[in-house]
Amino acid sequence: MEQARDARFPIGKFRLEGEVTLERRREWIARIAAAPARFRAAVADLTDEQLDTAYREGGWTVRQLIHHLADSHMNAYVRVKLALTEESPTVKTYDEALWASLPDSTITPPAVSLTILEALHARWVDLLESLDDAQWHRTIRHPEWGEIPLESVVAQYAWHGDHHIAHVAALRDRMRW
Ligand code: NI
Repeated sequence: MEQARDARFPIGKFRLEGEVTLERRREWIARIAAAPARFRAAVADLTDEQLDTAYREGGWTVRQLIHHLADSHMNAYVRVKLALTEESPTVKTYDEALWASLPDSTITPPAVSLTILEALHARWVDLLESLDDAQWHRTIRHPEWGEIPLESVVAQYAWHGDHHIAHVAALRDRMRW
């Protein structure tokens, strides 16, 4: 049980504590900027069979992880834009497990979502770098988690990219790929 939990959260669960400084915001943006290239490097040279290997027992395959990251970050990007243009908009959730089971997550080559991530994060980073203090404090309303400031959303997605990159790294380590 303990081991399974560790495999799911190789860099720990997301937590945002303490004061949010300018430096921390810059660090989150830098992590979001770096994530597509880091993910591309993490899956480099994997065969189709390796891509279709679950990162842990009962978990997603490497292929599904890549497509999940694109699905998740496309939703996140839309949430950021909604937060910047509407008053605390209620965001739409989605069933990420079912999304990951659809064919565009189970058969599409990873290169497709790596390209999406590279383009998407380029726009996302441009947008985030432009935010002033008031914009960082704008909020979305999440149906389950309530009202969340943009800075917390951004921190969470900086963590999210690293979280899934760590899944692939741990698998390659364990399998000696
Ligand atoms: Ni995820």
